This record gives sequence, structure tokens and C-alpha cells, in this order.
Amino acid sequence: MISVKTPVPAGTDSAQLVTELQKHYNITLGRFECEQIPSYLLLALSLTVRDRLIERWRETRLQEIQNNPKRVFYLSLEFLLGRTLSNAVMNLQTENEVAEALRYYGTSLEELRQNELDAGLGNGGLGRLAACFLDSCATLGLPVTGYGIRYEYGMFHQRIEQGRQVEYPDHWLREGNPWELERPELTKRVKFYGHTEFYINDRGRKCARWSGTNDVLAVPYDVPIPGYGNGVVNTLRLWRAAATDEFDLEEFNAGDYTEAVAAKNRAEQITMVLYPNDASENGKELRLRQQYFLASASLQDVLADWVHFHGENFGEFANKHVFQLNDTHPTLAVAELMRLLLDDYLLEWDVAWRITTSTMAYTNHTLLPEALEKWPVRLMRELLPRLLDIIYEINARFLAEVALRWPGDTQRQQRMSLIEEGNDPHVRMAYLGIVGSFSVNGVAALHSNLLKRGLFKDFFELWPEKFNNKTNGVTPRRWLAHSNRKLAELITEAVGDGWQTDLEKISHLKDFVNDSAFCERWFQIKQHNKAALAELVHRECGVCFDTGHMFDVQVKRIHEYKRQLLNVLHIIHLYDRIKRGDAVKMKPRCVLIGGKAAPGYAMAKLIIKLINNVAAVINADTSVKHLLQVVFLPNYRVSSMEIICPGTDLSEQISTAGKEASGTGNMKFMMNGAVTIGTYDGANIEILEAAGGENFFLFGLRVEDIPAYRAAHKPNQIIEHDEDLKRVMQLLECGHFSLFEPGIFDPIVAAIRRDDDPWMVAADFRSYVEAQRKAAEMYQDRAAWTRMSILNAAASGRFSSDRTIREYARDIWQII
Ligand code: 26W
Repeated sequence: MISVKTPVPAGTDSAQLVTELQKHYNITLGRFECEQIPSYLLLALSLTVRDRLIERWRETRLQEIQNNPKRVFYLSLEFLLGRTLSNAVMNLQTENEVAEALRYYGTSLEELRQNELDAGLGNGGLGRLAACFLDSCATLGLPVTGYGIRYEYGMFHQRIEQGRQVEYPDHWLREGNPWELERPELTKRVKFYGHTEFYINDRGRKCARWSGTNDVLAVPYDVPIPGYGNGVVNTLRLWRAAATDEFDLEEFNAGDYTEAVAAKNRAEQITMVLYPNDASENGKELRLRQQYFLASASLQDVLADWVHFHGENFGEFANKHVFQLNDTHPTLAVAELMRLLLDDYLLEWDVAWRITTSTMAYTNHTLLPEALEKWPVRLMRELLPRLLDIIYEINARFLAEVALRWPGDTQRQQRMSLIEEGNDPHVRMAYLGIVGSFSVNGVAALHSNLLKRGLFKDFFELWPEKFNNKTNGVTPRRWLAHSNRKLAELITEAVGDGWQTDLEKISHLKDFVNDSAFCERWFQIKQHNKAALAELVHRECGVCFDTGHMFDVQVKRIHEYKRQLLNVLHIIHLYDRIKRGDAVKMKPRCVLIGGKAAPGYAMAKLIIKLINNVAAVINADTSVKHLLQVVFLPNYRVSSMEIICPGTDLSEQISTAGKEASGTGNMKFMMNGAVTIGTYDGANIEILEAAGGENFFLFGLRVEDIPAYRAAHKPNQIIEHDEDLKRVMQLLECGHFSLFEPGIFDPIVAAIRRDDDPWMVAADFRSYVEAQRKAAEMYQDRAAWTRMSILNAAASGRFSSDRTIREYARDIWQII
């Protein structure tokens, strides 16, 4: 409970806010003021802020109806929004009034917001990118609507028990969600199962219909997406699955009450939980249902809106719509749009196909083969029979085109087919995305080039004009203006206002690198942010980080390709040096690692256990503490990154070259003045180019080196010839970090020693250690480090998602 302090008289605007707050607290929520329960105060404030959004929201929608612009729909199975309240307050530019109004209640936004749960409707990079994009679209005033799923349970909560990850459900809607507006009047029906029927219509044409289906209702919930200071409020529409009434009735009439309830549960299961896999698809039927549910409900919604305003004339439809597909997850939209246009609106195949292929655009986010979605044909035949018909028809026509272009090249036809043949044939979702779209893009320059040269080579040869790059970005509002208030103020003082919506302006910071007073203030703010991060670490891990030491941070999903393991090997190496008495020249550091492992990914979970065991040994050793501290921060999520990135000195971006499509954490750190230690991979390459090689710690093999290296990769020889790595491996192998659990890390040791280690951990160890040594050395030179820090922030302009969205809007969507 918040203590009641002496009420402070409020100004006009804030006086009004107090009145509204009181109204919501006392009337809407029916609570008593004297109680002052923080969670209800938070809810009352959220409702107050929401009221202000809703006026602008309606206005934005009315404007859109009036102007009838070309509209974009961002289809994504994930939107990792994080917290909403303070972002909304910032974008409405009403922070001072809110602060003043809250003083009346003796509290602050900073204090209240701690009670807000993250909306964790995403796994990692792809989901957070979707959230940053929505922010940029609204800020740029673009008519873009997000479509996604309202998962009852978001990304699981991670706890660490005995050093291991344990998953707990994230029932984020438990206390109600003030940021959504249910729109039951716009409910859609989504079909499953059944079969295709053909019939001759009244014009004598052969038509198809999908009948005998088990339908599920899709109920939309709208979430407001405010632009920054421009009065625009766009919409994110999230669908919830609900059982149909007649479904219940049939069963009830048959007298089977329990079966009726079970059927209802089966329908509602579709939107129950977010799948927590971020890299390997698991082929679960429920996941396919989620994907179709999103695609169908969203397209029906867009078509219904079109028909409402324009009737069943689709002549102009393609000029007015673009659907951006966030990875392959929503690519069933290609077949579903065809189905709706053919079966419901009776268009000819060629007309429907022209509309589809001039409105769909597909973004690829990964080169990892295990992440490429393929659905068994037998599953689709059962669950989505009509869609499978259409996919086969698309494929037949497509392969005819391939045959025409490369006569007789049957191998190529097999390679390019939407169907992977074999005794259990599968539909290749990425290929459906490419064939059905007019644009295919990667998310960083290197990644887009690798798509053209590797994964999608055949398609690039056929349609070079479809392929393009859109390097990712992040919103500078949440990731700098909001999360790093003090630095934001200093930046404004230096470069003036306006950088929040035109991040290129931040480049003027470079004029200040020789201004020692400015540098000192920059340094002090970093120290202040490090103290806040240290406080979080202390609260969560019980370890006291020394803010005088370099803060070395790696936070992201746990995956072998991201090489948290390489980080651990380096930590063990430092520990070994200290214990050997070889620490005279060693510079102190605090290492923080955080991230969730997919629950079924045994190796990733074992890596978490290793990090925790190594941290336990190191932190318990008083002879080590002054040089090295290590923590694994549990439950890494959007709201923790808001504290982590402002307080980081060294940002770890150490994936095996060619594996990280882009990375976006790397950009958040850079904006906040962290220096990167990284491989030549994903957007690191562009970060390095922007910041300059002297402000970046580059190490490791490059993509072009890897094939030759891989062929001759002998980790055991590398280990044998590298005294440091040898000792690290010995510590791992003798059970130094697993005294009471002998042998538990054997799989890790074996993975590093394998000749065919796909992640090349041993190969990059030496150059990583060297780069780390340089970084630690450089950190001791406060002036030099601060200079690098400033120059990194100054070079981060390109990594605003506003730049990315402008490129999408200009090149793909053609709306500006
Ligand atoms: C089918 C299961 C599944 C689920 C999610 C497979 C793959 C994914 C995503 C592609 C994982 C992801 O988040 N990818 C990341 O996308 C970011 C935004 O473009 C990039 O910055 C990251 O490099 C990429 O790993």
C-alpha cells in the first residue's frame, strides 16, 4: 500500500487528471480512496490515459475512412509489446501532468508502473520487431494495422531452481487488461476439417465450397497504438478463439453435456498459449490451427471492410492493400485470400491470383534450416482440406512456369516445388510465401544476400526483382527516450529536440567528444544507470555488482548459434587466470547473462545450468570477487531490457557468422552508448560500419571463411595447442563446476569437441579472448571509453525503426 502524503495542489490539466483518476478509482473500480491499493491505482490511471487515447483513436479511424488511403496489414503470430502505460503517457506527451496528478496520491509513475505486467505475446526478436514497427508506423502517421493473436498465456515466466530453468505460466490477463477493447460485433467464423464440394452456380460455372466444417469463432480485441506526439492512434487487432453456439446446442440436444464442454474447450484452446519456440518448429497441430486462425480471421475482416465500403467489386482492391507477412507463420494467408476470393466472392483464378500476388509481401527472419516451417500434407488434408486443394493448384501452375523457363530441368522443379515429396510429403511454407508474394525481404544486408545466394537461390534466379533488404531497427522512443531519461535529456541539451522522431540528428553528438565537461556528464549518467542495473541484479540474484567495473552483458534467447557458451568459456578462462595468479594485468568486470530457453531444447537448458554453476563457484570465491562477478538474470523480458541496456558498457553479439539474421538487441545497446564486442554477422556488420572499426571489438571467422574452416575443423587440436582453452576444458571435464552432479556437463564438452560442431565455438575462442582483453584494457581509459560510447550512440541513427519503416513504406508498400 502506498502511504498517503500531503496532497499537492495540481495545475489545470493535472487537476482534471486527478478528477478523472478519482472517478475511475472510486466509481469504475468501486474502491475507497483511503485504501490506495497500488494495483487499482495503476488500473485507474491506465483507464484515465486510455480515455485520452480513445478520442484520438476514433479520430484516426474517421480520417482513414474519409481519405481512403492504401492500407497495410502487418500479420504476425507475435507482438512483444511489454508494458504499455508509461509508453502511452510519453507518446501523449503528458508526463508532467501525470506526475503532478500522481503527487496528489503520494506516488509516481515510476513507482506505479512496476506493478504493470509485460504483455509477453512473443518469443524474442521477431515479436519485439513487430512491436517497434507498430510504434514507428503510428509515429510516421502511416495507415498500418497489426493483426495477431490474443494469447491467454504469453511467454512463460522463467525461474531458476538449483541452477536450472523452470517454466511457470504467464497468466497476464489475470487482473484484467485496460489496454484492449473487445469488439464482439466484428466476430468472424473460421472453418476447420470438413471437405471440398463442387457445384455449378447459377451462371453455369464450376465453383467450390468448403463444407461439413467444425467452425470456431474469432473475436477481435483492439489495442491502441499511439504515435509519438502526433495525435495518431493506430490499431493492433488481436483475435481470441471462442466456441460457436450451435456447436454446444447440437451436443446438448444429443444429451452429451460433457462432450459439449469438451468441444468448447477444444475451440478455445486455439488461442490459449504462445508456443515458446524461437528457432525450431515443432510441427504441432495446434500451432497450425493458430496460424490458419490468424490468417483467416484477419483476411475476412479486411474483405468485410472492403465490401462494406465498396461492394463486391475488387477492381481496386490490390491498389489499396498490402499484407506484410512476419516470417512464414502467417503465410497460409496466401492460400486463404485465394479461397475467399474464389469461393466466397466467385472471382476467376487468374483475377484472384493477381490480387493475391500484388498484395502479399513476405519477410524472412532466419537462415537456420531447423526453423523453416514445413507442414505435413496429411495434417493439412485433414484440418484444412480446401486450403490444400488451393496450394496444390498454385504449385501446379507455378511448376509449369518453372518448366517453361528451364525446360527439362526436373531436378530444379523438385527443388522448387511447394511440396517436399517423400513418404510423408510436406508443404514448404517459405516457398508458399515467395510464390504468393511480390516482395521477399531479409532483415540485414548480409542476411538478405545470403538468402539470394543460398536458401532461395532458385527463386532469386526466377524473380530477382522480388528480393530486397530491409535492415531492422528499434524504436528510439521506448529504447532511449523512455528507458534512459537522463541520457535523453543530455542528448536533447546537446543536439536539440527532434531526435526522438529523426534519430539521424543524434549524429551531432560527435561534435562533443572533445568537450570534457560533456564527456564527464555522459560518464556520470552511465554510472547512474549502472547503479540502477546493479540494484536489479542485487534484487534478483543477491549479488552486488561493483559499478566501477566494466558491465559486460549478453541478453537474448538461449541458443547454441548465439553462443552463450563462448561467453562462458571466456568467463572460465578469466577465473582460471585469477586462480593461477596470472591476474596482475587483468581488468575487473561484471558479467550478466540472461535469456529464456525453449522448454524442449535440452542443450540450451544445460547451458543455463552451466552459467549458473560457474557463477555460483565464482561469486562464492572471495579471492575472485574483486576481479570477476557473474550472474544469470532470471526471466529476461522487455521490461528488464529497459533497465539493462542503459546500464551496459559492453554488448555481447557473438553469434557464429551467418547465423544471426540481424539482431535488434545490438541496436538498443548501441543507442544507449554501449560498445559492441561482436562477430561479422547480421546487423553487427552495419553497426561496425556506422560506428567505425576503432569503436567496435570485432573478432571471429567470417561467413566466407567458414566452409573451408569447417571442412578442416579439429577442435581437439585447437584445444591441444591453446593452453588457455585446454585448461578451461580441463576445469569443465574434471567436474569443477559440477562437484555434486558428476558428468552433467558432458554433453557440452562433447559438443565443443565435435569436428562437426556447427557453431564453431573452439575455432573462435582465441580471437574472442583477444578482443575481450582489448575491451577490458580500453575500459580502464575512462576518456577513451567514454569517447567510444558517445561515438556509438552518435552513429545509431540508422538503426531507428523509423528508417526501416520508411523503407518498407517507400519500396514495398508504396504508400509514401
Ligand atoms: C516456428 C518456430 C519459430 C518461431 C520463431 C521459428 C523462428 C522464429 C523466429 C524467426 C525467431 C526470431 O525471432 N528471429 C529473429 O528475428 C529478429 C527480427 O528480424 C532478428 O533480428 C534475429 O536475428 C532473428 O533471430
